[in-house]
Amino acid sequence: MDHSAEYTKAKALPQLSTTLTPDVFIAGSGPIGATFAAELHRINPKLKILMTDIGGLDTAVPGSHKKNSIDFQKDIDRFVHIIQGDLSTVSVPVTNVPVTNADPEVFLPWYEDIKVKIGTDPNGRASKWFVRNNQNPEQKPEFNLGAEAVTRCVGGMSTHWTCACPELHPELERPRLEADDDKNNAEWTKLYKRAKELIGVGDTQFSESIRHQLVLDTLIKEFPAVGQIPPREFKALPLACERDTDDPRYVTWHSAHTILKTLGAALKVDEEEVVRAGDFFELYPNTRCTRVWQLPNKGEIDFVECTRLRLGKVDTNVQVKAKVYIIAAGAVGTPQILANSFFAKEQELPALGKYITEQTMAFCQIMLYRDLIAGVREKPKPEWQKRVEDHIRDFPLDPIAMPFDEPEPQVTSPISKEHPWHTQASYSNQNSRRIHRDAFSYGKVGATIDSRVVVDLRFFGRNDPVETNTLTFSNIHRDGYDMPQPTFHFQMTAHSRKESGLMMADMTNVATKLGGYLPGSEPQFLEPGLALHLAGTFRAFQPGTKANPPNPSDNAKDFSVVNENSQVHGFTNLFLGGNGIIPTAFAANPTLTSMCYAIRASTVIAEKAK
Ligand code: FAD
Ligand code: G3F
Repeated sequence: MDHSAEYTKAKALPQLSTTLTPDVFIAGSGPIGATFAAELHRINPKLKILMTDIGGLDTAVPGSHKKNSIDFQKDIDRFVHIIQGDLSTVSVPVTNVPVTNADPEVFLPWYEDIKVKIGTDPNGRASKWFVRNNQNPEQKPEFNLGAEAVTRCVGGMSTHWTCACPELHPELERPRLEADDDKNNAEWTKLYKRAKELIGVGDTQFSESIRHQLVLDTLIKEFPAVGQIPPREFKALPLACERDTDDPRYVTWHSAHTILKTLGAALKVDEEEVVRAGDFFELYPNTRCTRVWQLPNKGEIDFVECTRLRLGKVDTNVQVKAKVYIIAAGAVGTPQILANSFFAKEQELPALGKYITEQTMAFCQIMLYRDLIAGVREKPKPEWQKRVEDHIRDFPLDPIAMPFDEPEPQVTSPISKEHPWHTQASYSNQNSRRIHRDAFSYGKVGATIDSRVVVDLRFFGRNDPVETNTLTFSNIHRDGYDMPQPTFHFQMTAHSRKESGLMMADMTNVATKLGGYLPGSEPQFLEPGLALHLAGTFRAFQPGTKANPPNPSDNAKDFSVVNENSQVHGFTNLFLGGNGIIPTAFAANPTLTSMCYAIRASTVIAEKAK
């Protein structure tokens, strides 16, 4: 496609007169943007890196985890409100249910002569009326990922994530980076090791906890070997956090900040909230990466157009001219920036927003059986003995012989051929909107339930990547940040539906080994999108496979957006990062794997940017 017309238009834009010239530009300050920055700096400390984020600086320490605040260390139940407040849903279908009990004399468009129409007016403008309250007239409710959401702030979703960092299963989930099996395995081993170092993953932070051991021991005992079949694996969930050595009651949860700390220079914030490390790293908050501009017909990005949304009285446009451009603005934000740029989509990025995946989530909360709780008092394990005795001495009227601040369980049963889903048994109340609304806040049960006996079970199921599952961006409607409105079209395949049924049956089986359901939190599938593990929106090519899923075409561009080094097909200096890159059906939490892609790409980028 000839892009000269748009290019000339952009060059003429007077607002783009401010020009910044780093070596590398990164859009997005979430854990993946941070990984690129950290790795590039490690490889070549001389590189000048400029990062922008559309969101503000929410935390005094840039990009740190909000759960580290003492309020939530003391009362984890309150954190659910932080998560809900930070997440903005991606696509809300329009509802035309009128408010029938409103005062009959107030303005209700449904009853007026002017008909409310979806589409454009004679001047080609979209009806803003429909887009009020963030609604999307193009979204069909039945094909929506209704709970899919984004977080806009420095640090992205890692300012409130759960920190679960499992590796993807080599055969059941993991994408391919090398055609040769041995090379592929060696590459993933190396990348996972580095990713874990960067974000600080461990699996012993909760191992002392009585609640953790109670759940883990019970599940191990309940799922023994049967004949030739080995016992089912239950183990500690790998987590990106550390238990404080000075005061082991508290945990420091890791985030984008943990990664940025490896830059090795203090992050300083000026009065415009620009964050700097040494003279090599700058991060502009409240700064939208609006679009990338390519040199006409060269397969090369010339500059990015950014807009500082909170500087001065009007938005200030900035031109960033770098050697390499990285877009790591989340699984929705990254393709959104590309959709807002002047690509000839069908020729240049035909797979953008196709083959998307999101995990199906089954959830319940149980209250531990009385004999398990009684066992803590009556037959404590030797390592619990002192804590149990001290607690009984200090709180003789407490019916539960366990310290009030005993850490929650953090247990997983990893995906396997027999159980092809990812599981987490923990306590965080994140998915339990109902526990707050019904059971605890309003219901009589609330006051008598002690959170020490409650365990959340969350099972995550795979969804097959199919071409017809898409994330598209409107040519007409804009979102609240003046970017093209995203729309989902998502339907599970028959195979994935069947697998999710088996997953639900398995969750109820596991639940019954531990306890009875908490009223209001009985087994349920959660609204599609709630896993917040949207992937495949800018999927990577897998060397050595024709395609995944099978595709009759041999052209990598038709079923992937980037190559195995995260480089956009056909472009020399444009790279993408984030969960959108993962091309396979997977059940585990994705962040660690997306970091691996970013780490691998950084070697190639550092070479191009020097
Ligand atoms: P994000 O963290 O989404 O960051 C993208 C950044 O880009 C944002 O800061 C955004 O403001 C910015 N941006 C967007 N558009 C633009 C633009 N146009 N210009 C400039 N900047 C832009 N994952 C796990 O692996 N394990 C877990 O346990 C886990 N728990 C989670 C719990 C919760 C409650 C939530 C919400 C998510 C959880 N996740 C978990 C998902 C995890 O947080 C994401 O996988 C991870 O944050 C993705 O990193 P990212 O950097 O690609 O994207
Ligand atoms: C997910 O994104 C996380 O990966 C889980 F660990 C978490 O429990 C869930 O969100 C909560 O919604």
